[in-house]
Amino acid sequence: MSELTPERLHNLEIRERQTKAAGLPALKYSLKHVDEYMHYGAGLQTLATLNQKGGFDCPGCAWPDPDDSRTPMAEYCENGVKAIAEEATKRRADPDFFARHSITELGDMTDFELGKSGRITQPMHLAPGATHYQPVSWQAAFDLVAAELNKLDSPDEAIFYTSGRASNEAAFLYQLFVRQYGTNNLPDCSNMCHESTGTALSEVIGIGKGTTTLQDLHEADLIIVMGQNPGTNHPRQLSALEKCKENGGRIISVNPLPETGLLTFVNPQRPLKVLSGGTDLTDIFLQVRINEDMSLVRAICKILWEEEKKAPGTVFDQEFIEQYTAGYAAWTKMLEETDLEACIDGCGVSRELIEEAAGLIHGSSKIVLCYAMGLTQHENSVDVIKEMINLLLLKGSIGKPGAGICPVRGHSNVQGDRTVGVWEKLKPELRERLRAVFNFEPPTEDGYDVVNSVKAMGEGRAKVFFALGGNFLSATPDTVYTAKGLRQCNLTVHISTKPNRSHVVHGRQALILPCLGRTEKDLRAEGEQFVSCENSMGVVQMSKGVLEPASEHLRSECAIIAGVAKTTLGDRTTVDWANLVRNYDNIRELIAACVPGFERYNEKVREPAGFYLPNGPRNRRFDTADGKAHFTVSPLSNHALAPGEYLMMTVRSHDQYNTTIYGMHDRYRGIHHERRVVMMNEQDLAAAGLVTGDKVDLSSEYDGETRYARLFQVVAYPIPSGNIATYFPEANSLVPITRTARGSNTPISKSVRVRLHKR
Ligand SMILES: Nc1nc2c(c(=O)[nH]1)N[C@H]1C(S)=C(S)[C@@H](COP(=O)(O)OP(=O)(O)OC[C@H]3O[C@@H](n4cnc5c(=O)[nH]c(N)nc54)[C@H](O)[C@@H]3O)O[C@H]1N2
Ligand SMILES: Nc1nc2c(c(=O)[nH]1)N[C@H]1C(S)=C(S)[C@@H](COP(=O)(O)OP(=O)(O)OC[C@H]3O[C@@H](n4cnc5c(=O)[nH]c(N)nc54)[C@H](O)[C@@H]3O)O[C@H]1N2
Ligand SMILES: [Mo]
Repeated sequence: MSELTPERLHNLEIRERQTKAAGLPALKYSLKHVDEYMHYGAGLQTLATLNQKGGFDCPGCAWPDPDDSRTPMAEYCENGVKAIAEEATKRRADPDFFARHSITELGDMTDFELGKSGRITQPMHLAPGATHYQPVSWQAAFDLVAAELNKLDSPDEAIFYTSGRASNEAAFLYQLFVRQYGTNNLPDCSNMCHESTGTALSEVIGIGKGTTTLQDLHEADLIIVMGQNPGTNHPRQLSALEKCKENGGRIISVNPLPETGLLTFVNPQRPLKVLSGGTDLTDIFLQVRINEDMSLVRAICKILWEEEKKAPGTVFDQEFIEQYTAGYAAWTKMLEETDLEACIDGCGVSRELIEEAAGLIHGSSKIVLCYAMGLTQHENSVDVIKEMINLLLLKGSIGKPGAGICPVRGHSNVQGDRTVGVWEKLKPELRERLRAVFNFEPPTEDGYDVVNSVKAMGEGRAKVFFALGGNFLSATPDTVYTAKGLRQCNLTVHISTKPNRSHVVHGRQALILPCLGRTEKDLRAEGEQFVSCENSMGVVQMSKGVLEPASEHLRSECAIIAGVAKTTLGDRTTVDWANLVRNYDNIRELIAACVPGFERYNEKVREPAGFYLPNGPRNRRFDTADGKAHFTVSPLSNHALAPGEYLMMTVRSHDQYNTTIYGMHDRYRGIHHERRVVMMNEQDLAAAGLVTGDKVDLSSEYDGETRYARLFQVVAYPIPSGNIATYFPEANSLVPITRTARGSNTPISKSVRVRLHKR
């Protein structure tokens, strides 16, 4: 067990929570990071081209860049800088490093230590029974992958995972290879992230993506930010929220935690604001209980409905409802029968605040709803998101300027990977195009998503695991079970930039194939190449690295995929893989031929600000069966907790990128030097006879099986009673693989029933 999550404590220190995000401290911390980890000079050079037209796309998050003017120094944010410093680090995990540390020793390192070992410089191979990874040539690595893949009884015994940093070009090549090889087993990080969004929005508005542009946020009367911590995870979003406020808009935030950036933001781009202390962003903070957003929104809708009945047409946008929606009658019938008191009790927010929020919504006609993982990782997430759409539909707040739904994506190209075909479900239109353009028969059966991949490995049905980026072991739920599955594989392969735990918990043999990062120059036969990415708002832009590669042996993701494909498929392929990666224009031509919206891709992607993909709901075209947007009726959440049980969410600290730990501080929340903590309501602590700093183990019990995460420290924190928060990935071993969101199969990382045991 220790090799999964080394359980040792540091010196937990609790400081005052910060009330303001960004500003000078953020600048100071990010420069400190650059100084510590990057080569002198490289730091400034990279920052200057970050998110500039013609520069590279920040690997930090999927928040869009302004279409028009960009700030002269860079659209800059603290955590974007950390993401870059992490990639452009001067440290190297070279063959010497792997010779010095056995697998057991690497397993004893924390995620923080593993990540800080630096960039991987050469392909590395772990032979059967070996204690150390050893360097291997690229061709020998490809040969091994090909041999293992080609000896499986069925292509469905192989799994091909994608993390959302892969470019459109790499992702398209990858899915093409996998489908020519013969399977749809293409799980991706989206399965754990915004899958619930894709499922819900496709069903009710006919597209699995958001409908807003950045301009809509600037123009909104009201922005509701739910289940999202932008101060840490999408810091540049705060500039958009600030613009909305300056234009007279208002902001409601809905969160079990009073997250720092949402309260006050000091824009580092604007020195005068820094001096004056910043902008108060949130007008109304609704401290909802975990997974009770549905009862909160239901209460608001009930209040609005009562007003609407008194004076029809004064609250709801009846014209929009009449012309563009279906399901209104059933929905209002449900509201008639709704018990307002029960909803108010359920969500844990006071009636006064709920009425105040309802009043603000009543008075606004242009509403934007932003959300992220706080809504998507629960058993009823698909319903919760549909409920949010109900709220927008009643106000006609979709498909007009200043309004719409804004699911804020995580990885910088997670949305694009899906657009170009990385999905365990092959859409009929794409199957048709692949067949026509490449003259082969793509597999018809749905493949495994993440959860089904873990189960397939656990049950011995899958034998080769291949990953294009990411850290599957640490990102997935049920860490111990996932580890068992990976260990049962014949071969585990990772295209990676840096060492992580998935390299250490391996199959009978393992390979690490080191790739170029977003920041690095990519020189191919026909010159320096660029790639492209789609941001959270459906804009596709080019990204071109500026730094010299971390090692001469690195290859681009596209080149590695082409090498694996050519070697594995041999004569069976209808694709000239080598030619495609001479010049990525060749790949983009093929994307243009297969994916709607990419016509004239090579031309449009060279426009400085990129191009928007088609989005029906933006023009009130809803691609559902009846062409309407749908009101839906869903049951409220129901977490009947037994005495001694808490509902746990797993969240990100200010010092991490998913499973990559930048540092041991959660500065905004005032939690320092330690990540194995449980944030807990003060009264709950007292009732449990605990004080801050006490050590506990956690357990979760589902369907008769108990899972553990050991050695945590409790910390008093302003969180609703009955709720606790821990950090991802330390608490992932508690998330049961057997419980997922209905409809999207997303793990329930934000609502796990747990118990605490004092040590
Ligand atoms: N610096 C940095 N940037 C990142 C990432 C990173 O790790 N580091 N990760 C990237 C990725 S892949 C993603 S998906 C995004 C994640 O971005 P977020 O979704 O902001 O990330 P989380 O830390 O999971 O935060 C979830 C938020 O939802 C709240 N929450 C939890 N449960 C509920 C609930 O039931 N209801 C409501 N209303 N709120 C709830 C939590 O208190 C927290 O504020 O960020 C991306 N950007
Ligand atoms: N309990 C819990 N679990 C969660 C979540 C949660 O909130 N709670 N969040 C979920 C979410 S939203 C997501 S998106 C997933 C994230 O799951 P993943 O995407 O699988 O995880 P990451 O930590 O982002 O992956 C980091 C690794 O990617 C590699 N890498 C970095 N840059 C590159 C690159 O340019 N190319 C390649 N090939 N590799 C690169 C590095 O080796 C690094 O170690 O985790 C999910 N898991
Ligand atoms: Mo994510």
